[in-house]
Amino acid sequence: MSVRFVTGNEGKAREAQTYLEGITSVEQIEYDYTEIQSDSLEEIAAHGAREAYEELGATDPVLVGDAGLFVDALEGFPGPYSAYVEDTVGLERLWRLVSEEENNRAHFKTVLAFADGERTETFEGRVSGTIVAPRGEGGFGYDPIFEYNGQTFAEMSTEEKNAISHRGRALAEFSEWLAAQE
Ligand code: ITT
Ligand code: NA
Repeated sequence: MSVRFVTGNEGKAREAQTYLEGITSVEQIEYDYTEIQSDSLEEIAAHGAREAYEELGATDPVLVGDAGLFVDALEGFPGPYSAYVEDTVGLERLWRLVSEEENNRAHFKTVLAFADGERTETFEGRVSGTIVAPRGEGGFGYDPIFEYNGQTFAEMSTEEKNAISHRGRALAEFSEWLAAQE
């Protein structure tokens, strides 16, 4: 068995493989699943995983990840709309909006959904931090405005970030569950 990880990002597939070493192999697969409109990453990812499993041919299980940045003072915005907001509003303006609030806390959350035709299981990972003025050149997305322990994610090396990130935590949950199956 191999797990088909639906992502446009080769780096994510490689990261998943390191967490699943000795449990299963990971195959990157590109598939544009329907992102249903929902404020729940679980619902979006689970729907995407079931659809991908059916459309791609019911063979190996499928894993779909959905992530977002949730700002406390903005009621969790941009949350599931993070990719869209990054492309439209942009992080500089999101930072300015949050800087007017007293509470600058936020978290990243990743949900991984696994579907094998019989069941759909979801796994969550989060990391909490604060929204700050953009700093750093690394990472992607909202990394320059997300500070954790005095450093923005964009100031960390990939290894440093992966060791604490929401995605790593969700992958760790998933690999623990998968290892315990039969
Ligand atoms: P896939 O092909 O892997 O599905 P995606 O673009 O849908 O990629 P995600 O669901 O992982 O990406 O994340 C949605 C958005 O949330 C992404 O476009 C970023 O804006 C933001 N985001 C997610 N994880 C992030 C991280 O670790 N650092 C910064 N921004 C992140
Ligand atoms: Na995604």
